[in-house]
Amino acid sequence: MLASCNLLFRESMQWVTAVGKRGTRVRQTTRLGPTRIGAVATDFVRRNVWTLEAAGPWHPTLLAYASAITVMSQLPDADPRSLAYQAAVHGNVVADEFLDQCQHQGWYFLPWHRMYLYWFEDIVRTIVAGLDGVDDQTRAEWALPYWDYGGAAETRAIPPTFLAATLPDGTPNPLRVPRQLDVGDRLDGTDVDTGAALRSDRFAGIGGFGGARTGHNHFAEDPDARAGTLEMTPHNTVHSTVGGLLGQFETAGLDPLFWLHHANIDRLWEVWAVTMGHANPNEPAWLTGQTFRFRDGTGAERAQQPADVTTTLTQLHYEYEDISGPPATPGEDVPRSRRPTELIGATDESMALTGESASSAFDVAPPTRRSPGRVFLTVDDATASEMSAMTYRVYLTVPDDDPATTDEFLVGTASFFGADRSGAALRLAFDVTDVFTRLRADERWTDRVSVTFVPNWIAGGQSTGERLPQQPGEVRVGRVGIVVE
Ligand SMILES: [Cu+2]
Repeated sequence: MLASCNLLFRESMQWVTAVGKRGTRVRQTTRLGPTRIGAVATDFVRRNVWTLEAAGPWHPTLLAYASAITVMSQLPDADPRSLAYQAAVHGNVVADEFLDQCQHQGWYFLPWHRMYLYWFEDIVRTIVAGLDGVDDQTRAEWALPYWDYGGAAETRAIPPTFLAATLPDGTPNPLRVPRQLDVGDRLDGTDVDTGAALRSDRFAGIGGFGGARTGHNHFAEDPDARAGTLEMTPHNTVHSTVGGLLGQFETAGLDPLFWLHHANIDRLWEVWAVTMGHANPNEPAWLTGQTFRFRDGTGAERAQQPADVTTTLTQLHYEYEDISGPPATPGEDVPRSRRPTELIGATDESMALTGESASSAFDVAPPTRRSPGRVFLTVDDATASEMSAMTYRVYLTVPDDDPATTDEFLVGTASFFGADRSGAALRLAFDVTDVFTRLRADERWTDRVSVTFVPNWIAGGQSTGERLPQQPGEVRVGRVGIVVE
């Protein structure tokens, strides 16, 4: 099977002259052997796609990416370098040690996706190096761009290169695939709000940046499975609202934009850890407890553990164009609280979300602890009969508040990405300590609270106005509750 793509790779790939990111020739390096990590021993810079777009249509990096995607789309599905195979690594009907392995709703979400991207990038770079008509610099320096949707409102649109109907030569553009978000549309601002994630001061556990402590957890096998704050927003929310192929586990990797979305998630992890000085887990269970397997650009097997990808990015020979973020906050080596959480109230019936506003009120007991720590709104065991390409603003207040949907009571945005998988049980947690504290200070926190879900609009450009997503799906939320620690 691999022989079929040998034609793509030039013999001259035995040696690659690497050009450093500052434009100086740094060294000649041998092509990666089976045990080397990375194609060449220099730093690759993952650029903001908007920097590339600003340089004019079809930046060489994006044109090379499109050509590589065409090559990958034409390889047989069983070839590890095919786009179909790479997408099946994330989600597939048949699981083996390479396929259907994506880690969600737990603390392996970030390291697993870092590895997944890394080996995908290695495959693309290897293919780009063998393409005709690619300039030497692009060949030597190709790195996956990232889609930073956190800048001005325009950055929340699909980058133009991924919307263009054709390539410069007039052939169909492989970067344009079916999506709910189309020309003139933008993600809602709350879909890309990184505030809650970057405010998380610990990695693991409820309300943590990186997700709950779990074992190997594809989605919900682990009883403690729960998404971390970065996985919730902007990761899940962008998957849902972009919709189309990106809206489901099994097809997400087929959208070439998937890889740029995940590069941005990976970058935000670097912002949180390096720029803001937060600590990744130091627990052996996380560092070395699980080994994940991938295929590299030669089709060879690779195995990595979180410890291999989390010391610094330098060891992986890539860096991001920009990892500036909010001012640094002191890192915390141990979770702030290891106290078991206490559920003080919850809905006793499931709740349906079908594209309209929905509300539910339920009783809460006073916390038994004299000084409750943080307070969370939990959304548990959500399932869906079909893909839900809609996100909801979530509000927490007391039942007599009218309207209950002012920004004062907004606690976050919920996406139900993955809830349509069989056996799904999507679990989210929103830190509502601020709202809780405010209501208590006003002596309005009583024995009953109200939670309201309001559909998010797709923000349109001048031409299209605003509209609701077309595919709300039928989501059933098993339980909504209030948890204190
Ligand atoms: Cu994803």
